[in-house]
Amino acid sequence: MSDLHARLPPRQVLAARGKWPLVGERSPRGSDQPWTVRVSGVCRRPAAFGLATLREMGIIERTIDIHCVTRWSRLGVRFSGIPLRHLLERCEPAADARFVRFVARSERDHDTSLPLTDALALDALVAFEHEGAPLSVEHGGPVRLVVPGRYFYKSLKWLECIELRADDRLGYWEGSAGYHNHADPWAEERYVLPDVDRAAVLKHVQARDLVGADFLGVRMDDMRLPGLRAAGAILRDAWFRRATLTEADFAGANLSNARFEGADLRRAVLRRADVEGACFRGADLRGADLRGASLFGATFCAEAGDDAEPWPDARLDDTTRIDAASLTDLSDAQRAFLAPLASASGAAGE
Ligand SMILES: Nc1nc2c(c(=O)[nH]1)N[C@H]1C(S)=C(S)[C@@H](COP(=O)(O)O)O[C@H]1N2
Ligand SMILES: [Mo]
Repeated sequence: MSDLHARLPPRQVLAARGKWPLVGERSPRGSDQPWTVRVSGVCRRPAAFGLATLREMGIIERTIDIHCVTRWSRLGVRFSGIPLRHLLERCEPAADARFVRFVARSERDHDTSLPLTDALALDALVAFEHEGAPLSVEHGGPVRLVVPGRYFYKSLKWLECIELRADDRLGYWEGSAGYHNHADPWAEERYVLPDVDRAAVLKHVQARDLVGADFLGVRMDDMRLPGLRAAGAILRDAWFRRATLTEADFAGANLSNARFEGADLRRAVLRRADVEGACFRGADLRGADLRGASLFGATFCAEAGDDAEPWPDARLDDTTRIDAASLTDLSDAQRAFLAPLASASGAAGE
């Protein structure tokens, strides 16, 4: 166990055994064309490779730890595929190739990028198999990238194009959601420094109305916001530590990675909210409604090895409403903490 915890980067929690959460796009773009992986850009031999040709470059198996930015981790996952290095060597990157961009065969041409030196040093894998079986389509099959040592958003699903570039180009999550471009989980590089319009935030806060807001990383520690209206608001990485949020309405809001340590959330509505990676330690959740909320990576009590954080366990009782079904998304420690409660409210029915 202690060995496992030494392998968990800061503020990550182990996904429940056997659970592999689905994140982002669910399927590739439909196409009749056979799958090829194309390498283009600043290289001497641009080329397109069919899947069989790729496999002939030599399949290897590697055991990799996965760390999602929404705080769940899976340790020791077996993938097989070919080293990205071998594929790139075939194409002879030019001297000015400093970045490598990956593009998916997906509806939004999902993309991400890495410095070329990182892609090589981290030993990124072009993977076909997971735990000995072909990758399922929703997890990126037939071929995805797996980048050890970076948050999992650098591991592109449905890899179709690899572009060698002299300059970088921010990927989909990095450009549109503020995800950190370097993405080192050991340095907790989850988001870039929040770039929020303080005047706009202040206006919303004074009116206690965040409906329609889309703010990354707002800091609302210690604020008094009883009855806050925030249904549907996008508040990823918001900090509400010790804030007063009694009867706040966060129905359907995106609160992924939000920090509610010590917050007063009595009778707050978090129905169908995305609270993946959110921390509720020390929060008062009596009378709060979390039914239908997405809870991957969320924490309510300490995880083993978490001693650095001084917060007590969240306060919940039989007036806290939470679906028994969503508990399966939690780590073992969190599930054990919440289970007695969920069965009680489950019995009370919808
Ligand atoms: N094409 C594509 N690749 C993607 C994403 C996406 O939305 N589209 N999401 C990324 C994110 S944020 C994560 S955490 C992982 C999730 O992979 P999984 O669904 O297999 O767990 O894929 C990454 N690669
Ligand atoms: Mo992610």
